[in-house]
Amino acid sequence: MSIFNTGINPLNKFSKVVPVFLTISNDYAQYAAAAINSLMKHTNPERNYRVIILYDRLSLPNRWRLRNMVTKNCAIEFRKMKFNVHLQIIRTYCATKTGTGDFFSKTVYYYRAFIARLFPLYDKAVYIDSDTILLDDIGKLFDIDLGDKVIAARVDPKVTNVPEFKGYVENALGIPASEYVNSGVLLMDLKKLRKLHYITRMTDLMKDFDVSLVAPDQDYLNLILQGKIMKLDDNWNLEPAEELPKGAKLLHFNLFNKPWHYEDVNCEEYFWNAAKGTGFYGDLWRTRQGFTDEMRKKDHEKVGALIAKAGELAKAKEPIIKFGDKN
Ligand SMILES: [Mn+2]
Repeated sequence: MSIFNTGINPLNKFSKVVPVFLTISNDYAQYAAAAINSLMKHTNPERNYRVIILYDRLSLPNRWRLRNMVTKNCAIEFRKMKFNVHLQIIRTYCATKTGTGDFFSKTVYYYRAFIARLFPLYDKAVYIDSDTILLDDIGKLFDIDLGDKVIAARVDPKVTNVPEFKGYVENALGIPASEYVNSGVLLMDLKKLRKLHYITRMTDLMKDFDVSLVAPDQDYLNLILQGKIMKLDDNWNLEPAEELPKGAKLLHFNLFNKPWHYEDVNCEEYFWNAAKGTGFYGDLWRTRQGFTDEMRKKDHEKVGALIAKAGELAKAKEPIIKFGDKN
């Protein structure tokens, strides 16, 4: 029974909300908008969703444009990442352990690790990277039963396919490539993450081991949650390909070949269609037009450097991070 007599119990309604988190700053706003639009287009009209944007340096006009995307069954909420002791450790790590040209030099990548701690209101949630496009209802991902696992994620195809990454994960991290997951799409049991003191564990590892990892936040996620991860159906985190498998649910334009940088990228039509309904369409085209040969060259160099770094670390005789108590 509703206290407002609207026929709908607001509390009951709230309990059914599907919370979806994104972590962004200004440079991600454009394509995060496409991700959010694609999510909204595929929602179940019978359900309610809440997109929660954890941000850092997101301008008022950008927030305003994103907020304008709100629909009848999908709310948009913003939360500014506040400075705290863990963030200080992450900033120091990024400043000293990742080169400025590194893919993972930005602290915003690490914000997903704070979700459980910052949002005690939720027991379960979905996280998606801003370089994703939904092709199906994200509520179906949310509904997956995690059983006794802490998160669900897809085994990382870049690790299984690129020998340098595979060697790195197996030798330097000590994780079988078939167990190592991509952190771009996560179903999370926030209660369990809180119980594990996830963020404290991550920053403890950052402090205690003086090592520069290849994909730090993702590597730590895999290290800390090893054995507690449910393998997600590939369809929930697909690499763009000429032909998508039947039942494709989510595209992830991971690492390189972003459609807002390059032409003729596989599956780019899904991206541009999703970008269309947003206030960022023009900006995205300008971004692509403004992506010069010089920038392309730099992009390729970055990829090469990342693979070379993985190859170097793959020579490790034993894991470079060892921690006894894994619970
Ligand atoms: Mn990504």
